[in-house]
Amino acid sequence: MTDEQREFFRRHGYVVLSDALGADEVALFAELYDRDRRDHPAVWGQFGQQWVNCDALITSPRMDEVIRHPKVMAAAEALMGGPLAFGEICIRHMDPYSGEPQQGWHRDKPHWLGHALRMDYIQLMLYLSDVDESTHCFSLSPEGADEPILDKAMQLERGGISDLHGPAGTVALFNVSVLHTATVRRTTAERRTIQVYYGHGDRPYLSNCTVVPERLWRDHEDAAVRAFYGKLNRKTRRYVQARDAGELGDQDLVLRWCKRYDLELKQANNHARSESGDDDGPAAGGMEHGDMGE
Ligand SMILES: O=C(O)CCC(=O)C(=O)O
Repeated sequence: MTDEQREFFRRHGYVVLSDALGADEVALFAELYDRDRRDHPAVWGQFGQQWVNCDALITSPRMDEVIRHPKVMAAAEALMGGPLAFGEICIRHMDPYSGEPQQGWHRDKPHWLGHALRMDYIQLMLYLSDVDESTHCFSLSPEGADEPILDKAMQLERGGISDLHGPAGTVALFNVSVLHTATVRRTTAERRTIQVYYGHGDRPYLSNCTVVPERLWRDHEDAAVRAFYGKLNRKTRRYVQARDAGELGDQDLVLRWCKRYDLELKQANNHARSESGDDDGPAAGGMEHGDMGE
């Protein structure tokens, strides 16, 4: 991470890491993504105009290589200012679209004012398709770390909108507290992305979206990897309970369990977040990411 990149992030709340990935890595990650969609369609759920799979560490174990990509991790760690904790992976697909353009501006989490960049969680946005004015894209309203925090309308007026366009392999990092949206356009192109959220090693976990398998948080030979993945969210703890209870015999059962959790338990939990004695609390008063606004 160069001084210029760090300064850009401080002034805008995001940065594009040019050439972070080699062509071979982009090809590998695209292949993992395509195989995941082909082999595990049942795990992908619809979320507005997107299809998402947040259990990609189970369906495609090599997604760990995206999450812990050395250049991405180094940049995210430099911006966060200390050791990272894995938060969530969400691989997303957007189909060609002929309806009305859409945006849903939101902040995933409140700013953390105790941090130099007032950042509690940082997100990696990795494009695996070419993205330009004629396709869906990620958009953000730039916000400097020393500017007043404004409501949605005022922020859009002050900061305007930056649309992230770039070829497959484009990597951006942004503060999830900065106002952002998927921009849904009329397009004949699909958009493929891998999105990864990182938190601070000593702060609450982000969300209950991704199960972290035991091979990473318990059995990995590297203590630093175990620590990185070791902030177990409620979904992972439930998964471990189900495993201990003998409910997760084979991969098929595992996938069905994940799907059922997302469809039933998470919805229920969202309405009654505090389960007594069970939770050290997700960040921001128990909200899932992405529910801070519209
Ligand atoms: O998929 C996108 O472009 C936007 C993602 C988003 O809004 C989010 O991660 O909260």
